[in-house]
Amino acid sequence: MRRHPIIQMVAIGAIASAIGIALALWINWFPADAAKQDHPIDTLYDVLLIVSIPIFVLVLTVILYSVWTFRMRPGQENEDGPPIHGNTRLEVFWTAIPAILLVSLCSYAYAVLNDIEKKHDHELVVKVHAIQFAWTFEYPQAGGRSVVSPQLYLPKDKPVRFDIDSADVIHDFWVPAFRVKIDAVPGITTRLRVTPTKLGAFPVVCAELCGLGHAVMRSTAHVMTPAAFGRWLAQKQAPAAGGGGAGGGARQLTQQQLVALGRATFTGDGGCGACHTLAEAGTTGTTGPDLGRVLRGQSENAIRTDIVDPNARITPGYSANIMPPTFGQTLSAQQLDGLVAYLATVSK
Ligand code: HEC
Ligand SMILES: [Cu+2]
Repeated sequence: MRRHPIIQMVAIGAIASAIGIALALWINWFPADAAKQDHPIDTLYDVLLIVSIPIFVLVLTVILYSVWTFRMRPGQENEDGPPIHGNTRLEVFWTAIPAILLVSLCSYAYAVLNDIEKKHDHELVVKVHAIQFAWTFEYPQAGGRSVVSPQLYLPKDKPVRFDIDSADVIHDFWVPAFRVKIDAVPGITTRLRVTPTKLGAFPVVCAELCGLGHAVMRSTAHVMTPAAFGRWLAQKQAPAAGGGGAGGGARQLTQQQLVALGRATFTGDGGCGACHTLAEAGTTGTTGPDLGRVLRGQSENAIRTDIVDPNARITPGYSANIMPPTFGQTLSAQQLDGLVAYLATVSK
């Protein structure tokens, strides 16, 4: 049994490593593959797994084998092993191998980082503003104006540079389908580069515990065709719905259309349902009050103030600074009118 311990250990280790690597590569670790950055990152991850598993198995095999084979037997209570001291060959070996491994893997990881963060000409710049507990995406336009949105819209195959900042605490901007993420730090602007390659809607999350509403600090990244993105931008640039809404601007909506727009904003763009229960809208959030209950009998004006200036009046039993104070800027005037009209109908 103890004739060829090294051969036995190598055999056990090789089999266990093969099983471990097969299992690790079979598991689907990643969400949708939606950006140019994804492939090099996923490959790096696979390579790290393939290298780490045999090392993990080697250490465990040696430990388990030694614990079992060299266990104390009756009568050996006071025995000690042979007094071995120093083995230069072994020490050079176990210093050199890990050093070579680490330097190679670090160089590879550095090359991948360099590649995915490469600057491109004609990048689309999107400013990402984090605040407890909402994301605001700002698209700078000619003439110092900009378009803002609570949801992220991106054209497919166009390199994007995100400039990220925070108004309060540390947040972390992450679109798992794009793999990369970075902290949003008050006082500085951090940068992230992504080239979306797949049409669709992908979750945007906050990856840094930032307070009570952290879990609902979510949005959606919509990757669209460049033409659809151009239309979206043009529509956002059009003057907001004021009185008449001339020409290509927003039309005057009927009361019924306004209520429908409000309901859609509540469950969609505004993300209100993540925090608020409202039976009529079918939402079940519990971070904020059940609006079907607390809004009963309130005037449209009071509801509007609640939405654009949430800290002006705090619902009893709830805390200030949880509902984002940004809806006055990120939602269009028409969406706000819609929300007020909609909430006024359900509060009757
Ligand atoms: C991050 C969680 C969160 C989100 C998102 C959120 N709210 Fe709130 N909301 C709260 C909390 C918490 C309160 C209670 C504290 C306060 O009054 O500010 C509240 C209060 C309110 C109130 C006042 C209720 C009362 O007592 O009269 C209204 C109205 C309201 N929210 C509407 C909305 C609408 C509309 C949206 C979407 C545009 C929205 N909320 C999005 C958390 C949220
Ligand atoms: Cu956050």
